[in-house]
Formats: sequence, C-alpha cells, structure tokens
Amino acid sequence: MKYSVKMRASKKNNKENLHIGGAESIVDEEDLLNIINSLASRGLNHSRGQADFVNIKINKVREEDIINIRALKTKTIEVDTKEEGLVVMEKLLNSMGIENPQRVIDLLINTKNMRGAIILNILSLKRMEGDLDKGVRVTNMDFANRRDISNKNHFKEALCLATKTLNAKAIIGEVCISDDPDYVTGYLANKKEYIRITKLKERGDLNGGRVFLYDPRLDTIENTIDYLKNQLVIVHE
Ligand code: WAQ
Ligand code: MG
Repeated sequence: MKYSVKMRASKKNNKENLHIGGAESIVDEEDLLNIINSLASRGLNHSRGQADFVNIKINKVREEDIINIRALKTKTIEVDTKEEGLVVMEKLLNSMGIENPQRVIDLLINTKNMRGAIILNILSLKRMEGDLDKGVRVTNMDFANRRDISNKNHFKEALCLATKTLNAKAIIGEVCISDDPDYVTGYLANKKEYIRITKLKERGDLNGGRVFLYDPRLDTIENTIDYLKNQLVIVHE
C-alpha cells in the first residue's frame, strides 16, 4: 500500500497568506509517519520564514495508477553572474525555437510568491493558468527509493518535478528560479535535458518562480493541467 503525502506552508502577511514552501512524497505505509514528521518540520523551519500554517494532506494511492518514467539527463553550465546566467537561458530558449525568449525571462524574474507555475502559450504568448495568483502546482510525483526528505535537496526535487512536467505531451520547456533566498542555481529543461545554470539571481533575493512552455498544437490545456496535477508519477534515476 502506498500513500501520497503533501505539505504546504504559509505565513500571514497583513491580511494575505504568503506561500513559504511545499514538498511531497509517495511512500510505503511503513514509512508514512516518518515522512509526515519530516515534511511538517520542513514546513515549520523554512529558509523563507517561520510558518503560521502548515497543511499536510494524505491520500492512499493505487499502485496501478502510477506511471514510472526515467529522469531527464542533466548537465551544468557554470556562470559567474546572474546576468551571464540569464543570457545563457535566453540562448537556450532561442535554440529551442522560442521566438520571444525575453518575454519568458521577464515573466520568470518578475514572479513572486506564487505557489505554482505560470503556463505560457508559446504561440499566443498568453498565460493559461486559471488562477494567475497561485499558478498551477505540479503534484503527485516522487523519486523511486528516496531516503531522506527532512532536508530539502533542491536539485533532486526539481529534477523530479521537471521530469514529470516535461513528460506532458504539450509542455516543451520549463524555466525555474528557486524562491529560497540562499539558493541561486536555476535551470532550463526541455524534452531531452535538464540544464542547470549556476547563478540566476542574487543571494538573499526572495523572488523565484517557474514558467512552463505550452504548445497548444500538441494537447489541450485541460488535459495538460489535469496531467500535471493528478497523474501519479515515479521517477527513476
Ligand atoms: N508546481 C509548480 N510550481 C511550483 C511547484 C510545484 N510543485 N513548487 C514550486 N513551484 C514554483 C513556485 O512559484 C515557487 O515560487 C517556484 O516554483 C520556486 O520553487 O539543479 O527550489 O521550490 O540545483 O523554491 C532548482 C534546483 C530548485 C536547480 C528550485 O524551487 C538545481 C526550487 P522552489
Ligand atoms: Mg522555495
């Protein structure tokens, strides 16, 4: 028997609820209580601040509903400054045939406090998420045989998310910058590769976000969002 466990943490900021972070896992029954413990303490002690509210959701899952996929290949491009990092990103977007890479980068670097991703239609350049404040949160994925979830492994968790996301028929790319102030490495993913770029923002910056590049010729937005939210995926290294 397996369970999906999801954690989301936020804090009050005047009247608003500010997203702090989230994490999740798909685990066997015997690991369930340990994972709940680890995820709760991650939510309560986050680099973005102390939580006022931690939500933990537990769902039983059926093994036959899980699909298994192989992780994207990875590589790293070293840069010294965020300006250099953003130029690398622009060139990579260009080489993927994105006609307006600056629009993608502007969206990415001006995003703050979203708990999900922006979905950008690459033909109309319109945003496709229903809720523009929250965005679309990809969930129901995990690495096979993950051991320790009590500390965030930015690289592993992002590779898992990107692998699930790029497996959606109509998502052809993803760009990401962490919203954690002490983590400046970000990435660009395409159908074949997960490319780490070692500096995309300044240390101490609380902004970060994700933009998914959606090609409407490949699938409907409804199918795409349903897959991103609900399909159970286990990623194998
Ligand atoms: N689904 C969709 N969007 C999400 C999700 C999710 N499950 N989780 C986070 N986001 C969005 C949201 O807007 C966050 O503000 C933003 O992404 C950044 O999230 O190889 O830590 O969890 O070393 O802060 C990159 C690792 C780490 C690079 C990224 O993102 C590397 C990271 P964070
Ligand atoms: Mg974060």
